Amino acid sequence: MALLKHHLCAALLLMESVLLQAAPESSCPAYPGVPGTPGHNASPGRDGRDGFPGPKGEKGDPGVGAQGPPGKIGPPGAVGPKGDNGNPGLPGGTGVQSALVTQLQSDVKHLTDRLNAVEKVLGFRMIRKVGQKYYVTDGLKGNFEKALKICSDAGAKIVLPRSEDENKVITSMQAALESTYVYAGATDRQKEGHFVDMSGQPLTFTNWKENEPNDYKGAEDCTIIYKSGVWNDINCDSEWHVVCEM
Ligand code: MFU
Ligand code: CA
Ligand code: CA
Repeated sequence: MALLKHHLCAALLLMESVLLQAAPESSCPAYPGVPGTPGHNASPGRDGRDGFPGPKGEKGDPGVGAQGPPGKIGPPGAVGPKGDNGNPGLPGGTGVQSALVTQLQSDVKHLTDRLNAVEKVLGFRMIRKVGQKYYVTDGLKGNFEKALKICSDAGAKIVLPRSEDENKVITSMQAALESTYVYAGATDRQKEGHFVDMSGQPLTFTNWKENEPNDYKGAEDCTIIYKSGVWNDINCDSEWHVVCEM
């Protein structure tokens, strides 16, 4: 049907052009033609051009790489100080085990003695270490006899500085105690004017104040240390601070 309609249209167009060529000056009245029917849809066009690039995507998660190998060893450190001497060696040959036991027993006794000494020191209110000694006090006062008892009860001795350093430690304790005088373990009770320590040995260090000892009123056989560090002989019944050494 569509094909027939097509051929009819083509024939009418042909006839019209033949008539127009044959009588171009024709006086025939012209009539407007009937509008034609709409044509068919054309076939689809070609594909369009590519679009613009889309927006940038989100950042990805961090990657997980394997740990690298360890670095190179560093340069050697400086040489340290020389160590203490070792304990005496064990005898060679037989009896090594019993010698080892003997050595260990000795070491344990040494450590036990030190621990006991340190625990004894820790019982005091004030402690100063000077060289191998501890100077200790509870801040108590007493006459010389009481001073001796306080220290012996503590397993210690009444203090007697044997050097300028030790003497200075006494003055630092006196400052902390707000003490004027501290008893020292030196007397001339055995022989007037001849001061000795509590073992009867002559003093190897003294720090007498100028014009001391003077045995004032013939009744001064004990020794005290003033807060400035100088020494004075004094009667043994007056009460002063007690410091012990161990
Ligand atoms: C000095 C000291 C005495 C006492 C007296 C008060 O004598 O030597 O030990 O302290 O003063 C004058
Ligand atoms: Ca005296
Ligand atoms: Ca005196």
